Amino acid sequence: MAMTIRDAQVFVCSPGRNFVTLKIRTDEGIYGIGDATLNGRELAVASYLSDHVVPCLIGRDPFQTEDIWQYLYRGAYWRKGPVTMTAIAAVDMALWDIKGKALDTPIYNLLGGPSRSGVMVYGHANGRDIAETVDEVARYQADGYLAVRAQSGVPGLPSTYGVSGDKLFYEPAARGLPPENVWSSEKYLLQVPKLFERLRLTCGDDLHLLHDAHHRLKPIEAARLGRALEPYHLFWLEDATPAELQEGFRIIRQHTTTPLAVGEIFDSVWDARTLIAEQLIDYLRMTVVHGGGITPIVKAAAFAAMHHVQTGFHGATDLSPVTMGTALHVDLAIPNFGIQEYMRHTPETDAVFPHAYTFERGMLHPGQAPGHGVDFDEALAARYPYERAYLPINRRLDGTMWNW
Ligand code: KDG
Ligand code: MG
Repeated sequence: MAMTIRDAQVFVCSPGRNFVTLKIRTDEGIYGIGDATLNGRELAVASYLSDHVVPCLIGRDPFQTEDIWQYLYRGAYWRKGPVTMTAIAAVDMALWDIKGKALDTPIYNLLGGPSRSGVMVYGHANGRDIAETVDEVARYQADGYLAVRAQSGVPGLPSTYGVSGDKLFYEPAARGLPPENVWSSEKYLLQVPKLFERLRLTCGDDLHLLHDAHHRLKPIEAARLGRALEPYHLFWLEDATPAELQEGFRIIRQHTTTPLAVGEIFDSVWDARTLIAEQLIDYLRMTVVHGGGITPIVKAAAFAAMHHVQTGFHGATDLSPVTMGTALHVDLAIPNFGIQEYMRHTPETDAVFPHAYTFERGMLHPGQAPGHGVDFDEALAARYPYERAYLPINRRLDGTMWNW
C-alpha cells in the first residue's frame, strides 16, 4: 500500500518578519515542510492553501509530485499569479521533502546528484554613501565571500532601495502601512558608476560584484548604465527595467555587454520565455517559492540551459530558510547553476527553522540530511504572531508613482 497524505496545516508566524509555512503529514508519520511566504500578501497565500488546496491533498500519494503539481496548476483552471504559484510551491517543496525522507536521501540526489562541491553565494553590502558601501564590501571580503552585491545611497534622495539601517539583516518590509520612498533616475545614474569605480580600486579585480537596479530604469537608461559599468566587469546588473515587456531587454542588450539578471518576481517560465529564447538575459532569478516549486524550476532551468542562461536564484530574507535550503539542492545539482543570493536571516528566524545548510568560504552547502534539511519548530513559532507589514512604495520627485 502506498503512503498517503493524512493532513496538512498552514502556520503564519513572525520571528523577526512574517513567514507562511506548510506542514504535510503522511499516514506513516513522515512529514514535509514547504515555504509559502509572499512578502506583504502572506494571509492571501495562507487562505489559498487552507481553503482551496489542502482539502484536495488528503489521501493522495505524496510521491506523485508531478501529478499533484499538474492537478493544482491545470486543475484550478485559473493559471499563474504569485498567490497561486506560491501556494503550489509550498505543496511541492513539502512533497519533495517527504520523498527525500522516505528514501533517506537529500533531494539533490533525486535531481541528478551533486554537480559541484558547493554553491557560490553573494552577500549584500550597502551604505549611506560610497565610502560606507566600500567598507561594507571589504567586510564581506574579509568574511570569505567571493561575490558581493553593492548598493549605495544617492545624494539628494532621502532613501534608496537596498540601503538599510541594519547592515547585517536587511529587511525592506515595514510594519503598518507601506512606507514611501522618493526616486530620481537622473541622480541614481550619476552615482552608480562612481561607486563601482571606487570598488574596483579598493577591492581588486577578483571579487565578483553585483548590483540591483530594482526595476527603476527605462530600457535606454539601463543600457546607458550597463555601458558605463563595463570597465568594472560586474557579475550582473539585476532588474535593470521591469520585465512585463520582455522585448524591452532587446534595447538593453543591443548596447551593453554587462551581464543581465532578472526574474525574482516571475512566477512561471512563461514570464521569461522571450528573455531566454532570444538570449536577452544571462541569469534567471526565479526560485522555488514564487516559481511554483522544485517541479517547474528544474524545467525552467533546463530551458534556460539550452539558451546559455544560468541560474541566480532569489534569496532575500523574505524567502524563509525552507526556500533557501530547498534552492540549495537545486543549485548543487543542475548543470547551469550560476550563483545563489544569500541574505542572512536573523537568529530568531534561524531558531524557528533549524537547518542543515552551512556557510564556508563563500559557499553554502545544503548538508546531508534527507529531504531538504530544514525543519519548523511549531511551539517556538507560536510565540511570534503575525504582524501586518508591507514593502515600500516609490514616487518620483514630483510625486508620480514609480516602481519600487
Ligand atoms: O520582497 C521583495 C524582496 O525580496 C526584494 O526587494 C529583494 O530585490 C531583492 C533582491 O534582489 O533580493
Ligand atoms: Mg532584486
